[in-house]
Amino acid sequence: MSGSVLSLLQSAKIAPRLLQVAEKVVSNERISASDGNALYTEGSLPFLAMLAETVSRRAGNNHVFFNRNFHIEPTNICVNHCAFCSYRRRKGEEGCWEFSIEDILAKVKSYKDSGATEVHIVGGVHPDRDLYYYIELIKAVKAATPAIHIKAFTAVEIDSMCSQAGINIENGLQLLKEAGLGSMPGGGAEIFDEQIRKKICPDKTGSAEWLRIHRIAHELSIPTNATMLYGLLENFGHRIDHLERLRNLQDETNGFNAFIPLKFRHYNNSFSYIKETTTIEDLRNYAVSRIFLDNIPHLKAYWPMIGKQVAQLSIAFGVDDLDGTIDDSTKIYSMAGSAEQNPSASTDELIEMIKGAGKIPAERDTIYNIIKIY
Ligand code: V47
Ligand code: SF4
Repeated sequence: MSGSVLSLLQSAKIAPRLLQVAEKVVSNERISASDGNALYTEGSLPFLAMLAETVSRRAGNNHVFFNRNFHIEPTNICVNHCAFCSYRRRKGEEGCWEFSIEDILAKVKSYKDSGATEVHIVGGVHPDRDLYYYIELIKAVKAATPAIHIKAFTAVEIDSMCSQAGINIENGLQLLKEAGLGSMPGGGAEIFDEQIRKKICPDKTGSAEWLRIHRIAHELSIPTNATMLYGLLENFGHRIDHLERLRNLQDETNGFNAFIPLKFRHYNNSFSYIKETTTIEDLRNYAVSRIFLDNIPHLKAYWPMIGKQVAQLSIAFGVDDLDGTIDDSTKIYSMAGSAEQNPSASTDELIEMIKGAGKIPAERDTIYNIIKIY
């Protein structure tokens, strides 16, 4: 680090341990788990912002991305019992839904001429919809709107639909790809630590299996995202462990496009007694993620979960992607108490948010090809 920057940090009374981490970041050296822990426990907000901005500037052209997308949630009927979930219902319970392929096609067709480039399809783990059902669904969506990229199914859904059909993950993913699946979202990762996972989502696909499914997807050239649900029972060590497992897999496969931290929202679920994280904690978490994950190209602030104002602020903490227009098509976060009860953003609004944060808005497709710079 140059002497003048170092003396600036010293005069800001940055602790020597953090100066060591800053030296590594500035010289583009990978930080260790212990460095990551030091950032989480001791890094001040402006210090973390500065380091995260250094990493972002190095990685990109000062662009912040967004896309035009909508979600389809085929069902909220789910066999699992994640304690943080406000969304799942039992079959027949009030508030449950299960759309038919025809219902879904009607929705998808309504977006045909809307300019949307992506449909994001995720839902509950339905007890009797197997791989072959979902292959039919993907084929039908592809036939109706061939130009729209299909990003669909968490590793948890893939795990269940393949085992219901008695087919292994490799063959199942290959068939989905042939049907038109373009990429996979990052949900279901939650927190990889096995002890915490047992408490928050006891019957969900385990961490090793989640990672194995993403590895197989990458080997089949299906790009994926990764998430981390934070603000529940985990400590900073658990978060770093989560990030490190992702960083290790990415070293091997290079198949993750984006990392998306998901702030726990506590309305109407079994963990309602847990206070939600503060905005400061959310911003610190974005910055540490950006600094630690030196090999995952993009860091996404999913605004329907975090809110538009914090999403804009997060751009100063390493975020380079705001996800999309959404068009009020997802219920996962509104049912968990997000401030965005009917999430929808116009492209003008997203562009204004990005420009207001001093960055260049770049409209992208799902796999981060630039469609237009604004
Ligand atoms: O896996 C559920 C989370 C995820 C709550 O890949 C909750 O582009 C907070 O993964 N509080 C599904 N989080 C959503 C998801 C996602 C979202 C946006 C973009 C992408 C992408 C992926 O939602 C679940 C779970 O971790 N979740 N309930 C809750 N109460
Ligand atoms: Fe089911 Fe997903 Fe909710 Fe867990 S988070 S209960 S897998 S819908």
